[in-house]
This record gives sequence, structure tokens and C-alpha cells, in this order.
Amino acid sequence: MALLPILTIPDNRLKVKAKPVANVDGRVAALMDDMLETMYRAPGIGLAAPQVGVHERIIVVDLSEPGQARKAPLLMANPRLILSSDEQSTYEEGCLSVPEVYAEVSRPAQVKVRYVDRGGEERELEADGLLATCIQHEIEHLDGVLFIDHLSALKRNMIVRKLSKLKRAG
Ligand code: GNR
Ligand code: NI
Repeated sequence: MALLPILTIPDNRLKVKAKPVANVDGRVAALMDDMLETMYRAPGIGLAAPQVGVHERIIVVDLSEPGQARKAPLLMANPRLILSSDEQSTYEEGCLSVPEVYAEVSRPAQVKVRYVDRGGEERELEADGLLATCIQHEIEHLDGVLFIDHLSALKRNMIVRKLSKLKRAG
């Protein structure tokens, strides 16, 4: 297992659309394990492959509290939403690629996601609450979209400028 460096904005690699995984083989399973370890260490509740510079449609999610036993991480290849509720819910979101920025985002409250698991099996999951929000946040990373893209251009530009400055300052 290995920890992977997490890219932060501004970085054009976060804007690239990721490619579908053809086969969930040993290489992909190992990448999922490394992503999970990286996410736990960060710590975060989700991580998408583009955040570690890999442009493949892979996400990992685990909503357990940091420090608690992590029982059921979700490891997904090619996740796609097959249902999204009309009902919306709003959460204060953060992102490991947008450090120390938090903002409210509204998204469908309930979703159904179809994906291929670590063993190569096709599965479906119904999610609501923070899990639904997190899965949508991760799937958007696969399309090069960040949660700040849901904010006004004014707010987004302020955030990008601030983080650019911090990055230049090292
Ligand atoms: O750790 C994370 N917390 C979080 C909180 C609310 C909504 C989404 C998230 S995902 C984020 C980790 C991350 O950047 N995943 O891409
Ligand atoms: Ni994120």
C-alpha cells in the first residue's frame, strides 16, 4: 500500500475528464487500496482518482468517523447515477483538492448509483444524506468538476485566487 500525493487547485489535471475502467484487475484493485489509505490519512470521506493524478473513473468513499473502525469502505469503478431525486438537500462541502474551503452546495437528496466493485462485480446502491452528497461530489471529480463550480463566479474566483497565492507562497 502507498500514500499518493493529492493535487490541489489550481491544477489543470483536476479538470480532465476521466476515462472508464475497462477491467477491474489487480492494478485497479491496488490503486483503490492506495486511494483508500490516502483518503483515511488525509483525512477525508471520499477521494476520486483524478485527485491523485489518475484519469480513470474510480472513487472511494467511507463515511465513518476518523479514528473509528472503518468497516465498509465503498470502492467503485465506473460509478454512474441511474436515479436522482427531485428533492434536493444542502450540505456544507469541503474538498481535499480545495483545502480549508467550505461552502453549502445543493444536490439531489437521494440517488441510485451503478458501479463495478473491487471484485469486478456490477452493483447498485441507493444512497441518501451525506453519502448521496459525497458520491455525487466524487463522480463530479471524474468529469473535472469541483464543488466550487457550483458557487457563483465571484465566490469561486475569490477562492481560486486565495489558494493560488497560498500555493505560490509555499
Ligand atoms: O472529505 C470530504 N468531505 C466532504 C464533505 C462534504 C461533502 C463532500 C465531501 S468529499 C471530501 C473529500 C474529497 O475532496 N473528495 O473528493
Ligand atoms: Ni473533492
